[in-house]
Amino acid sequence: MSFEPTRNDLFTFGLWTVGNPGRDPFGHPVREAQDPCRIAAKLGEIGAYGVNLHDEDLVPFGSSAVERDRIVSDFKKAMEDAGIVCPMATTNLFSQPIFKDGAFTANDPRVRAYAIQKTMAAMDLGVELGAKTYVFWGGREGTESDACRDPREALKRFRGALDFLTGYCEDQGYDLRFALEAKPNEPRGDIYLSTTGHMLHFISTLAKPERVGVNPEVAHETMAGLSFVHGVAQAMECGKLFHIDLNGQRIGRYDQDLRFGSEDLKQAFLLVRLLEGTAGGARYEGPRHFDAHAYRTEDDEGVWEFARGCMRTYNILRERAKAFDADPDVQEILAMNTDADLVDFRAGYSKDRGAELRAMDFDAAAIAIKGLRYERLDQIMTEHMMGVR
Ligand code: GCO
Ligand code: MN
Ligand code: MN
Repeated sequence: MSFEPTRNDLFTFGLWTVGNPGRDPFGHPVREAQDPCRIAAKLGEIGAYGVNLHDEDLVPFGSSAVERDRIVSDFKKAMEDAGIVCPMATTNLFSQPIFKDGAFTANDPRVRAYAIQKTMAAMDLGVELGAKTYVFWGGREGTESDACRDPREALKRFRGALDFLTGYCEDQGYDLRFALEAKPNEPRGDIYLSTTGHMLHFISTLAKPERVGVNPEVAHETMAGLSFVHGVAQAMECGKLFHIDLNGQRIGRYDQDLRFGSEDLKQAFLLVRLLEGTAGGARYEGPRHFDAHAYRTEDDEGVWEFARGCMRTYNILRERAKAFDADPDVQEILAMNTDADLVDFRAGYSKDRGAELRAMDFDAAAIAIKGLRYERLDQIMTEHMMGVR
């Protein structure tokens, strides 16, 4: 079986991921900055489908309009030559000093206005490059000292910015969907709207909720000690999984952004199983974006090794998930534990259904005595993951 990636796998990387020079809070870069056009060529070579970017990853902050246009046209040509596309774009609202107190939620109204203006320009750039998804990651939208603002005011400002920007999209006729990315902390002490669940509710309070979904990230949900698979499943179930950031992370650490599948292989397996729908549910059809970067120990060769590893692990897990779900022993255990409702609860309450339920007789002890064989199920899953079944 070949696990070589093809364009159909929809694997994408950010300019900031494979282009990460290995800078960290304690140390200087260990790799040269790469030209975006070279990154596009390399991604095409290794079988990726696309490249994503922040405005500043491509057009350096402070570039003139002429420089911008030249950079954009060179990059478009590079993508075309490489046979890749740019499905997602986003705004850098965290690197410049002006964003030290946040962007859309900052206390200074000039900062808020500047952040929205910068996002409008970055959306124009994304659309020019062909992006269909626009990500919002509010890295600086948070606090160290919550005495500085009422968090309710921060939410109102965030909502105002998003409503303004969906309005801008509509006015421009942009075919662009927004994907909100949650993170509990880092770089701020606490970031507003810290999990995918928080985001899902927030979306329901927006002026144009139909245009807005989520971009959950493995590392971010794991940092919060939560089940990533449950968060993604909730987003899928309500039609809001617009994008996904795949990587590896251990609980209780800073945002590690490790190679996909390099930590918690079991969650990675269950995630791929969910996204690919091998257990029978609907499949996720969007790009599989790796928001990860190579270890600081790596040189250029190590970076591309890392990128190949993300895609190869995903494809192996997809095959493993298919084999697991096709396994008759698995199907038998799932079948013996899965029956239709005794009363049609999903049809809602009716007097008849209420009476039907009230009339039922349950032998709680007899029901509870049955063993469910989940130990066996999990062992079979482990063996599929280890490649011995
Ligand atoms: C992080 C985030 C970012 C965002 C990116 C796109 O923790 O640094 O995951 O990588 O995904 O800024 O919005
Ligand atoms: Mn991250
Ligand atoms: Mn991310």
